[in-house]
Amino acid sequence: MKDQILRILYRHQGRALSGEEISQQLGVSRTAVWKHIKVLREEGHIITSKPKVGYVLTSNYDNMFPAEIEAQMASSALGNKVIFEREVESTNDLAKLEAEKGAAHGTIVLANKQSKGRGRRGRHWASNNPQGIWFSLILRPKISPMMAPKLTFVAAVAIVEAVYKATGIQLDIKWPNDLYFEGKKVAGILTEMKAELDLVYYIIIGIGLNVNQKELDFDSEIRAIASSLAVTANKGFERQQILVQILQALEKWYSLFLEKGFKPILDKWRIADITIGKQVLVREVTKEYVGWVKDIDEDGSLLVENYQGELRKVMSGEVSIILSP
Ligand code: BTX
Repeated sequence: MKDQILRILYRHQGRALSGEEISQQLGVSRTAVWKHIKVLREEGHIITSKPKVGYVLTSNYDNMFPAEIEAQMASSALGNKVIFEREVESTNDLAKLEAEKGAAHGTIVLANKQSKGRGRRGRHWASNNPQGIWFSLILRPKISPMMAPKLTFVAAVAIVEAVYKATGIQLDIKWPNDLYFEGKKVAGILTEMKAELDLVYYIIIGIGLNVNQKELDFDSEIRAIASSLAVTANKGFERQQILVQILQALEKWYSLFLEKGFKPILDKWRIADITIGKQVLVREVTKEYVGWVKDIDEDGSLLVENYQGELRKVMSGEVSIILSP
């Protein structure tokens, strides 16, 4: 009920709606409407009320409605069950807990804010705001654990396709897990897994996409390197609509991966890739070296030629682009 009221106010954003109109639309008493509005205010939504005029929603962020997402994904294997929290430490951490408790394949854990959003290797992912899309997808695929890193590629091509469809913005992919626009990071993917040698229990694909942040919303440490869809397009977007597009694209590319293998994913990846041909600094566990990216191998690893002309296969190291050739 609370979410329905929020939805109605959201659709009338900027215009007042009387308690009477809301109560008639929902078939509940005006007192019930008032009680729900009180809770929404406690949750941080800015809803003003003027006597004889009604309620006006003036929050400057849009909302996620799990029931609507589930309804739109009802016939899909992925995204038809949504666990939604207004605030969590990390959706990947909550997704792990839910997976341990038996959450079904395809469940997503979605939050408006993360207080301890994580990137790779323990790095921080700035997401303590409701302006981005922060979610984790739980998968229980019957694949070998060796194949799991390829799911990061599946997610990357799905995000590129979905963002283009929803906004017209063409993102670039930097190997292996980042999405950029004009040299600034707009999204990241964090894939984690619980497995034995030859058995995957579950895989969590965590996706963070900056949507409605303005430049000054980014902390000074990342302002020069981070961007959002809103900064790129100079207008805001409805996050839920983009999320549904991402889930639909994940459904498509994940099915294709299971049916036809990695090749179609890699073909799509190459179109958006900005890593091939670049000079890079590769940081592996025991060594660091500079080289040129020659190609991405059939298994998704990076083929880097060093100064001695030797071709090295980079499976999991850190790669920073140094300059364009
Ligand atoms: P990464 O390790 O490739 O990127 C982390 C780096 O990106 C940081 O060190 C910082 O320089 C920069 N950075 C931090 N926050 C942002 C931001 N909001 N936008 C742009 N650049 C940023 C990338 O890791 C993987 C991120 C996955 C995040 C999702 S959100 C949902 C899920 N839950 C969770 O805790 N993580 C994932």
